[in-house]
Parts: sequence; C-alpha cells; structure tokens
Amino acid sequence: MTESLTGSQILCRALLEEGVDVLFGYPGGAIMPFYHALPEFPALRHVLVRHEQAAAHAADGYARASGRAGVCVATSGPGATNLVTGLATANMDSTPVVAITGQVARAMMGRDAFQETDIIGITQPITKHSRLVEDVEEIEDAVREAFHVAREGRPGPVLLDIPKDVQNQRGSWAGGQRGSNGTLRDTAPPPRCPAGSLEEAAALIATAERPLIMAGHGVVLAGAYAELLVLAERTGIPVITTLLGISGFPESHPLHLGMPGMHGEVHVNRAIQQSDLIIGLGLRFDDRVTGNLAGFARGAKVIHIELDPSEIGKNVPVAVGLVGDVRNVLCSLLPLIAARNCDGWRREIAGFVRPRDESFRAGLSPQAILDAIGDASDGRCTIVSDVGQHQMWVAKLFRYQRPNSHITSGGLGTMGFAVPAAMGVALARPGEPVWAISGDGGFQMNMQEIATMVQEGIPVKMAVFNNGYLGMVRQWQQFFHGKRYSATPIWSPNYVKLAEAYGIAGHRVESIDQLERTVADAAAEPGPVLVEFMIEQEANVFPMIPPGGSLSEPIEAEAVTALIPA
Ligand SMILES: Cc1ncc(C[n+]2csc(CCOP(=O)(O)OP(=O)(O)O)c2C)c(N)n1
Repeated sequence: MTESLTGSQILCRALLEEGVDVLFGYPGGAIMPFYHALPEFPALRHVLVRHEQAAAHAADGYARASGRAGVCVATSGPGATNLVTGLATANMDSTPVVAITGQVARAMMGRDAFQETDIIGITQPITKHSRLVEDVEEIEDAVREAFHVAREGRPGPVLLDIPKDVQNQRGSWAGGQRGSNGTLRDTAPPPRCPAGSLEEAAALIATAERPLIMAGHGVVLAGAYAELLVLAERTGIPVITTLLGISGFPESHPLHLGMPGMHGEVHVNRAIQQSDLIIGLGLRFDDRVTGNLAGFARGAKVIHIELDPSEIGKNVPVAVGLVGDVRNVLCSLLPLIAARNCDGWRREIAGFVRPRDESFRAGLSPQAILDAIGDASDGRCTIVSDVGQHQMWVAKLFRYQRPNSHITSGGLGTMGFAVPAAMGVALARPGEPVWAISGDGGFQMNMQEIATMVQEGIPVKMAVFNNGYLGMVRQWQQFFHGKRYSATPIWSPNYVKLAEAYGIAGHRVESIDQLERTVADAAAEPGPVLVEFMIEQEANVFPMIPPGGSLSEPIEAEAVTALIPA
C-alpha cells in the first residue's frame, strides 16, 4: 500500500524511520516546503540555531556523543555554504552527519537563480557522498542511502540537496523498509585480515621488547574500550592516546602514558622514538602525531588496525595491517595474545618522565581550573573543547575516566566548534553535565548560540579561557616569528554582561580563591551558564615539537628563553 504525500512529508517520514529525533537547522526560501511540513511531525524536534555552521557542529556533537547520525538542515545558497566548515570538520574526524539543503527549483537551476549555489560541487571533496535529489520518487531511497553511507564503514558526512519543487511534488510513500538510525556498533563490518596476519601480529606482540599501543579515534568510534583494556592488561603494554583517542582508555590506569605528538609529553614521544613495536588502533598517524615522518619511530615495526584500508601504509610503513572495526579486530586477535609483562620497558619510560612545568600550577592555572571542573561533576561530565592552547591543556590536564567524555575538532582544528557541538552533546546526553571550553577567540566565533540554548533550554556550561590573545598563534609568533604579535591581541566584550543580556548566569573568575566556589555554582546551575577565567596572558603550551621537527626535538619550558628574543 502506498500513500500520496508531498516530497517534504516523505522526507519527514523517512527521517523518522531512520530514528531521527532532533535536527539542527535554519529556514529560508528554498527549504520552506520542508519547514511547512515539519509541524505535522512533532517527534522531529527542530533546534533553530543562530548560524548554519552551528547546525553542522551541533549535529556533529550529537553524533559523537550518541554514536548515531546527526542531522542538520539549511536553505540553498548562503544557508548551504554556511554548513561547509561543519561538514569539513565532521569529514576530517569521521563523524556521521546527514545534511539536508534546499535547492532552487529544477527549472531555475543553472541560471544563477536567486540563492543558487552548486553545493554538491562545493561539498564533494569534504563529504563521503553528496546527492542532488531530482525527483520526489527518489526521496525515500536517498534518505535511506544517506544514513547508510554516513554510518557504514568509516563514518562521515553526507549531503542531500533537494530542489524546492521536488519538496512540493506529490509522490508515493511506501515506508516500512528501513532500519533505524542505530549506533555505529550495529553496522560494524566483520574484520578483513589476510590469512596468517593475526598470528603474525600476535607473534610481534609476544616478542617485542619495547612495545606501545597507540589508541586513536577508532577506539572511541568502535566502542572498543573493554577490548583495549584486556589487550593492555594482559600484555602490560603502555597505552598512548592521540587527541581523538583521549577517553578511549582510563587516564588513571597505570598503563596510561598520555598524548603523543606536537604537544605530547616528552616521555610519550621519547617512548615512541625508542619503541620497537607500535600497535596503532584506529588512527591515521597524522602529522600532528608523528612530527617529521622521516624521523618517526625509526626502530619500530607497526601493526595497524584500522577500518579504512586506504589509511594503512598511507603515512607510515606497516609490518601488519588488519582491516576492520577496532573492536571486531581485537576480538579476533585477543584469543591469540599470550600473557606477558613489560615491566623493564615501563621502568625505562618512567625514567623519561619530566617534571611538569610548575609555572602552570601557581595561581589560576589551566590545571587548577580543569581540576575544579572535574571535581564539581565527580568526573561525570563530557568536555567539548575548542581549538588553541586551551584545547591542548584540556587534552593533557583533565583526567578522563569515562569512555567518550572528551570531544574536540582534531583533524580540521575548527575554532568555534565547542559551543555548538556541546549543544548537540547535551541533547544526546540529557541530564549529564556538558562543558564547552573555549578560548576568547574561538568563543567569539559562535557565541551567538547562547540564544539557541536559551530558546531551546539546552543546559551547556560554557567556560572561556581569556588570555587576551589568539593564544596558540601568539605562541608560534613568540617562538618562531621573533615575538611579533601580529593580529593576535584580541578584545572581548564583558562576558558577565553578555550572559546577563541573554538572561543566563555569568561569572568571572580572576583569582584562585574564587575558583572552587564559582565552578560549583556554575555546575549547580540548571540552565546554560557562562564562566570567564582570566588566565595568564602569555602562558605557553609545553612541550612543543617545532613544525617540521621530529618527536626527538621538543622545546621545553626551560629552553624557551634561548628561542625568544629579549
Ligand atoms: C576557524 C579557524 N580560524 C583560524 C584558526 C587558526 N588558529 C588556531 S589556534 C588559534 C588561536 C585560538 O585562540 P583562542 O580561541 O583565544 O584560544 P587560545 O589559543 O588562546 O587558547 C587560531 C587563530 C583555526 N584553527 N580555526
């Protein structure tokens, strides 16, 4: 039995059949038929953002927190192009997002009609798939395909561009043919490991003298927490977590070493350089992790477990490549792994550990702020960070205990991500505390979303680390551009008054004695809240591998005076 409906009604029904419960969007001319139909489907909650970029980031945050595809909607032309940064962000971090854009009517396409852009052409390089839906009879299949493609294999964004007249066109609804928008786990493919490769990997793991596990985003995407824990505990192999692998392994665990790469700890990078085996789990060995590839872990063989076969051997030579969802591959590998320990190697690594830069610990330091946030929520919160120095402090200094409790834009490094992404996280995890932590630069890129939170009652706790600079760029200028602070000092509004203007609670913390109390008050606030932390203006993130340098050449706090002109 088929029913005659408009394209927009079919679209709404198809979204419901995919299990969609929330969409982030913004209306306009070419998507009006969809917005006309939407009120007939109250199970589809629409969140009206204040900028379409925020819709894409919110859908991304929702997807990362829930493991289901996030959905964003925009009109043609400027609405669609405003989604671009968010889609590129999702693409770089393998997040399943389905974007729906209105397009001008078919008869107008190709005539430079009002608000016409070739959004398919624009987004093709930054999505897994972009499709122009040319007839109402395609809509049902196009939606099913979009969710399937976004989630299957390595997840990523998909865009459906639907001309206005197709949204209005009447067509037939068959329905009942789809699965639901389940979690990524439901669609994980079985591993593809060439004959003998699992045994080969197990033999390398049994005989290596200085092995390391390097856990990336694939661990979180696959939910391979328990399997990673078994592998580590059975073998005693220390675990490194990349920026997007953070919260894939409990940080309090004695086998947890820390973050590698450009701002990784000295002992972590040194361990990598000395290791004879790296077991890479769901990561792409990107340049922020490896530093100069020619000098990366020259004595190490690499076992690479990765869902996307095109990643294997792309950046580092691989001894054994195992293709598949990290959890499924580990399930196949673990029965072959014998118990061993790495006590001698771990003692050696312990000898590499450098004392923390104590200048951080004094006063209103990032460490003190992050400890206060962790304490105020018993470590139960999800931290969504923006991009810059604070992002590195949030990655390195917060003690993540819960799986998937750290969310950030790793691959694209998109400033402005935290606030809107945190809205998506908060809707995916109702009742759980969510902190968006931004710098004063990135916060000002999407702070308009406070209005969305107020209108929709989304209780995100926003922290601004105010150092008066675009701090990470200032740090580079300090180290590598003779301290020429070109275009990095940044003025901010009065954030307490800004909060007041939006009708939410706002606080400024200027000294350590205000810290605990204020953070506790913010944590207890039922609605959105904004807390500004006045941190040291020229604090730096240490250590740092200079751009183009190898992991063996860190700049450490005490050496930096030699680099910087007086
Ligand atoms: C959209 C975007 N524009 C520019 C950059 C380049 N960039 C990287 S970090 C940074 C400074 C961030 O400053 P702020 O938000 O104040 O954070 P802080 O580094 O001070 O913690 C800039 C400009 C970027 N990553 N994203």
